[in-house]
Amino acid sequence: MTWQQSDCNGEMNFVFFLGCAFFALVSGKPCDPLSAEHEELILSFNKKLLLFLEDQSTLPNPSVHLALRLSTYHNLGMESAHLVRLKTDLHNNLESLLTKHQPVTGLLALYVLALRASCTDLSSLKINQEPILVQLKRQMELEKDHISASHRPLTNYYQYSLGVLALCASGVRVSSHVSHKLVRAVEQGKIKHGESECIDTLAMAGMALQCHKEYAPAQDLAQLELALSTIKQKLLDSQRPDGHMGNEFSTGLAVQALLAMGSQVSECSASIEAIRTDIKKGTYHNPMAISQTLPALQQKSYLHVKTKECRGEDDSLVVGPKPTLPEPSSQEVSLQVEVITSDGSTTTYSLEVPKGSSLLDSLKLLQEKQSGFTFETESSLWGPFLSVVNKERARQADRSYWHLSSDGASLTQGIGDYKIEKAQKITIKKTSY
Ligand code: B12
Repeated sequence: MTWQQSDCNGEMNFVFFLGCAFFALVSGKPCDPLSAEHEELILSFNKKLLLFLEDQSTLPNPSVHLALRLSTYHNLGMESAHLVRLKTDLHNNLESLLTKHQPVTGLLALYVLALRASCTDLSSLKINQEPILVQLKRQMELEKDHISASHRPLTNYYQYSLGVLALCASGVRVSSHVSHKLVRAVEQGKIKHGESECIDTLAMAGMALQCHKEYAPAQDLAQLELALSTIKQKLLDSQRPDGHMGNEFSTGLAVQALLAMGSQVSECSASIEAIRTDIKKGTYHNPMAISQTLPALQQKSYLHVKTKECRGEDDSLVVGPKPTLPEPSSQEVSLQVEVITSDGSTTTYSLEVPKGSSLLDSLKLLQEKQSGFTFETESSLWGPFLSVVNKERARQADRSYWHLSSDGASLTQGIGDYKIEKAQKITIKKTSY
């Protein structure tokens, strides 16, 4: 279908119109420029994700794999090569994290979902000599016991939900004790990102509980239904006038969840439109953001993994051209970096950075200036996570992190993605949650 691969970005140019008319003629379906443009956006997202598969410098990303497998368009060769990397590199990484008793619930769950989406036989797959689903069940028990003892999971409710979802999508019934803890968290309003309600986590919990509903014993159903309708209402209430639910990076998950919970596509149309506008603006370049949004754009959710069959798949997808990196700007902007430690003491640093630099590069510049400012990062699926500032570490175990804001507004991106386009004050504040 050549008309889908044209370069048209919503403008009804003549070539596109001819293509559309031709399609209408051969397919017998009406020519719908809106849906043709929608397919273009989906393809552009798919191609971006394929480009990330080519990058061998980082660990293979199970979320990217999952999104590609749920897509209508495929490059089966590249997907199988990536699956091999998941089963070796990511697998080894998980084994080593488990040996060190590090909490891995979310990563393990995403790995299971990615494997399941590739129709891998999970019963034969072992991780540290144990079947992978048994390992995931054990992680969920640890998480559940941690909630009983400390009123919160070892990791967070987003990963807890991913765990429930991955087990359920693999045909494993999670214990009522495990699902009950998630239901309670929803009811008690414990689903937070820092201080505010976390739409991403509510969405993931919605998909997990919706999946679990099929297995739930009759006596749990009423409470489960109540939690699901609470989630649905909170997602709908989170919709901003511009259509986003939460922010740009949670809207895709929120749409996925609403569709999984039985909403009609028409109920999500404002949010899908907001996503389309974001894509055209170039908001999504982080592979995680793209991977969480692509299924929603195709009116699918992570729940589709459960029924995924890998037969008769399309194999037409090709890698797009590599994006050209913008030239470094010769123009400089003034940046202030304010660090507020846990005891409230504040230090402010000033520097000039090239306009358009990432916050990460700006912090490196500041560190190189021997200003006294130092920092360290940890790698994560979303990129570099700021973990140590001026030798003070913020960690999950202490329930603290370095919160980022610009001129008082909380950043919606991390240090790797946020760009300094104008003079501003970045505040890095040690925060408990
Ligand atoms: C839980 C969570 C947190 C927790 C993480 C600790 C915990 N309790 O486990 C806390 C509250 C600390 C947190 C902080 C931040 N978060 Co947060 N977080 C999430 C959430 C809900 C789940 C992440 C997760 O567990 N994933 C599952 C596991 C398997 O993946 P993982 O990559 O290994 O997980 C780790 C990283 O994701 C890391 N992490 C969490 N948030 C962020 C943000 C960035 C930019 C990076 C690089 C890493 C990172 O912590 C996870 C646990 O160790 C996601 C939602 C989502 N849609 O993904 C948002 C999300 C990733 N966070 C986001 C943001 C913006 C932030 C902050 C930058 C907010 C701020 N203004 O300070 C900070 C990070 C600052 C820093 N120091 O670098 C955005 C990222 C969007 C983007 N385009 O980059 C998301 C998508 C939420 C949203 N819709 O806005 N976050």
